[in-house]
Amino acid sequence: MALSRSLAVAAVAAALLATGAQTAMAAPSAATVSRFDDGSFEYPTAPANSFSTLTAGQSIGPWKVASGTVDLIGAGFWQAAEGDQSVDLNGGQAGAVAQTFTTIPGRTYTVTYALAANPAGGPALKTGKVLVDGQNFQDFSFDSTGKTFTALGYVQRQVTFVATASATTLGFASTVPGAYGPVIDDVRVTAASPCSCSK
Ligand SMILES: [Ca+2]
Repeated sequence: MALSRSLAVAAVAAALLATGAQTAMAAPSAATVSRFDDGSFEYPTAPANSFSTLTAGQSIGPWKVASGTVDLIGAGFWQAAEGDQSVDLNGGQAGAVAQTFTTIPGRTYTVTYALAANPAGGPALKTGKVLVDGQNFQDFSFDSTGKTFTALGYVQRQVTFVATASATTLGFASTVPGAYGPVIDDVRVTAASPCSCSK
């Protein structure tokens, strides 16, 4: 039993190596699109008790800064909704982040995310929107009045979309000026089962 199991493991490892070799040889950029990943903004690691300001075109792991500037908040700077890090959608100005991932056309996807706002400066009401392939799917707002770095008061929001292509771009954009924006973290994407038919 132990022997056959280790043989099976070796076979899987060999298969993975072969797959890796094939992937390395295949060049098309479209092949880099994969499943939705790191909705918690944990990679790369931002400076602890501080943050990194990123500008349009730069990456946060699988995310791209789509416009303006955003702050990747490091561990300990303020409360994260999940893990250690989160994103302030305003760096020095309104910014946006987006991630493109594989989808099945016609399939329904549910996006959940944690929303708060940077309470260090005004305006108190931080606003933004969720974008699917560049289209506005949901406006959101969060009042940072009374909130602190140790108690940001995250709330969970949800939005649903039906994929129209084999890849979909999910984005979060600030619509408030200044350096203190909406904060997002713990973004999750789940696909509905192929048939959600009701009886
Ligand atoms: Ca996080």
